[in-house]
Amino acid sequence: MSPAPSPLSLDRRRLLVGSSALLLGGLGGLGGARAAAPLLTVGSRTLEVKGKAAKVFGITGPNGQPGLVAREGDRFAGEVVNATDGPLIMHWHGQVLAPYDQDRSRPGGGETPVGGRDVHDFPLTPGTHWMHSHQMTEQRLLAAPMVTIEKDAGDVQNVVVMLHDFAFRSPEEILAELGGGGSSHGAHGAAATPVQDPHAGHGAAQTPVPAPSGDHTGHGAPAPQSGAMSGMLTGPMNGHAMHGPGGMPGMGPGAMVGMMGAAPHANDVRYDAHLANDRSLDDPQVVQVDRGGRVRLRIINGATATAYFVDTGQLAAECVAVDGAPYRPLAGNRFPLAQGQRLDLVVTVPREGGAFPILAQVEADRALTGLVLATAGAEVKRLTDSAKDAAAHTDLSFDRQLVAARPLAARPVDRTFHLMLGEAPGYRWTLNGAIHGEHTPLEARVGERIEIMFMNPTSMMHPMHLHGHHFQVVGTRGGRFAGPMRDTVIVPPHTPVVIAVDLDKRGDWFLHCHHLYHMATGMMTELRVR
Ligand SMILES: [Cu+2]
Repeated sequence: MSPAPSPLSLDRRRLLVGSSALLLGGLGGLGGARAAAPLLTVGSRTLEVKGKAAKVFGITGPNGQPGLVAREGDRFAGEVVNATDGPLIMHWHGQVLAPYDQDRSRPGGGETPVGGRDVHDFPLTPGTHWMHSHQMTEQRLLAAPMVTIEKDAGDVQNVVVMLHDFAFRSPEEILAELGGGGSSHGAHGAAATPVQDPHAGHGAAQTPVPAPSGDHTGHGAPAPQSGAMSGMLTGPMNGHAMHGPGGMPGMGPGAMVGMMGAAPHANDVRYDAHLANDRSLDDPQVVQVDRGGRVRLRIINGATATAYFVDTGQLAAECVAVDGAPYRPLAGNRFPLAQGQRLDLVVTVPREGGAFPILAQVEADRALTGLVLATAGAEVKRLTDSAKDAAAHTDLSFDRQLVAARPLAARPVDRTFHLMLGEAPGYRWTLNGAIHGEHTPLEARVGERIEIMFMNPTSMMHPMHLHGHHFQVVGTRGGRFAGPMRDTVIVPPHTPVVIAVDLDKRGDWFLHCHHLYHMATGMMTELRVR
């Protein structure tokens, strides 16, 4: 293998010399009278995985590259064309500046019909973000980077890495294997249907909303808490603590089993390959880098049912952002990355050069994927796609070390929600005991600071994602802390996690597990901000 320019990496020279032309051609097309090329075309393509052809989706910009790489200050302006053979629901994951009606993955957002064109125009949110369908097609790689390079990113070579879990089987077959999709509760889990049902869930009963607590100050000084929430963070994680005063909604039989302490498990879907930029580790992408150069890896976990540990091997890394939000640099060489999350790592290539694999290992498993950073002329050795030992389960220990560069301001909490993650027989995943469609939305008002406490008596980790917002992770077992700003948080088994959100936008925002098959079979609700 010899180093070749990467389709997804944007090297420094191209960025400095060619970016204005690329961005003018790619992003400026909306206002003019002449017909501009689509901003993005969602279509299909054929990929070779382990020597076998696979028909997958692709999202392509006018420059022929997957997704979008822009610079801070650019707008997402132009048409997105649905050139697939089915209706499309796109989600701009992490684009907190997108107007409410320019993301179809909202309750009632509808679908872009086959051949349809959606017009968009909004300022891009700086940082490493991504785009994907909010449908089962996400399993077939209907996902791409949506990266906006920050003004202060400095003199680095940006290398975008998109991770995927890949199966030759269809998502419908996978769902059937899992035992989902056939419940009496209708279409929500049905594989062929869009994951979201625009008509679902309206007119449901009001959620009882706990009274405003107002007795603590958000991130600034994690204060001792009183009451149920505090007890759950600091007390022993057994059934008694989980019950809390007043009991918790949604405690189904599955939840009780979880609380008895069933061993954590992961990877309920069996995959044929794990991909980094469309390639498995037996034929990895080799990205040419400079001796002594600084590389910013912008890693996106676009997998549907797999969390990874990213391992930079010989290269010491500094984590500078997660989910597109900047961090005080944190040194390390192994970092957890759940579905939907992003990780920005800066590494420095040694002056003597060489080849440096950047690996992603499946949590609780030996499977590996990744790519290789190599200087000119370096020998790239064959890599094995299986590690010697199984990885650990992902947890929040990494988040607990992150210090946000721009945390939420200290202020009282106006409203607190408890959200019980649950599992019901027949591969149905629930929130507060209900599948999506039978859910009771969380209701809050614009301008409020809310906190949501996730409680997870199930034996699986759930990466919980809130649309349209960045939140701050402010508590888990062991107490409160001023954690990272994120849009997707790991909620480990048998572990409470508290997030704080400032509600600055009206709308009905999906809140769901980013494990595609959990979401498809029910693990989704909405936060109504009025
Ligand atoms: Cu889940």
